[in-house]
Amino acid sequence: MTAASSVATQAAEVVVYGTARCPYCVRARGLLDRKGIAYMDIRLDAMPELREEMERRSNRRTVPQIFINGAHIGGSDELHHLEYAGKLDSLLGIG
Ligand SMILES: N[C@@H](CCC(=O)N[C@@H](CS)C(=O)NCC(=O)O)C(=O)O
Repeated sequence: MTAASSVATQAAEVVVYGTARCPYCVRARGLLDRKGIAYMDIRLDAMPELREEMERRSNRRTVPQIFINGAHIGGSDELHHLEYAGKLDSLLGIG
């Protein structure tokens, strides 16, 4: 297998609102990174003005909040539950 063919082809747009050090954010980004998923990494510690947008879109105040193709997935726990249930890859367009 060549390096190019081992890279997952990703159809989905993924957005993660989070902060640099929060453990749940690190865990969520880690899962996406391990799966080779590209995502828009919105760091609220660097861009606090976007926290209101996250809260409005998710109706939640904790970080991270994750969206796939504009649909709210939830936080790190929900992202991992989707993975363990075998449902994440199809949402990401790699299944
Ligand atoms: N179950 C949530 C927990 C998220 C969470 O507790 N995040 C912390 C930061 S690591 C937070 O936002 N704390 C602030 C608060 O609870 O208001 C998840 O899996 O994302």
